[in-house]
Amino acid sequence: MAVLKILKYPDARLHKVAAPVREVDDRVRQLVRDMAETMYVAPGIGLAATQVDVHERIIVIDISETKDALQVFINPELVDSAGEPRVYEEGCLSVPGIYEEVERPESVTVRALDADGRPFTVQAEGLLAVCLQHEMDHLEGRVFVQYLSRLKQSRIRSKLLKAERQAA
Ligand code: QAP
Ligand code: CO
Repeated sequence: MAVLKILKYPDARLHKVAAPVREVDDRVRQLVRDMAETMYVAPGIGLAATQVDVHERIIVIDISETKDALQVFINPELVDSAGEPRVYEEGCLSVPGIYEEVERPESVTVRALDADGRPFTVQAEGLLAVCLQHEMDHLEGRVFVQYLSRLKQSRIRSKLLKAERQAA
């Protein structure tokens, strides 16, 4: 296993659109394991392949308290979204230290392949619904800060660029 490097906003590579996985093989399973380890070490509750500079449609999520309930979504497709828009304070491993409110539909139905390449469908609400929508956005090259005002986006950009300079 390996801990992968996480791209930080504003990195242009975060805006690439990910390509579908053609076959769920050992290479993909190894990548899933590395993504899971990267997420657990961070620690985070969700990670999209885009964030580790792999532009393939793969997401790992673990919203459990005990961090022992990994959920893998390969080639996820939004089948349906429903309910009132809900506001949730989101963060992102690619946007460290920034938490902002984002509005999204309260429930989603997503179809995907699991790590064995088997199709499944989930109907998610609450935190899982937020997380799935946030991570599926990454696969489209969208980062949650893009839902904020231009002023907030520009402040976040400056803050993270400054933090990066100081870390170097
Ligand atoms: C996406 O986010 C998410 O700023 C996953 O300094 C977030 O795992 C979905 C993290 C909220 C739904 C609700 C963020 C860790 C982790 C930070 C994460 C940080 C350290 C974010
Ligand atoms: Co994110």
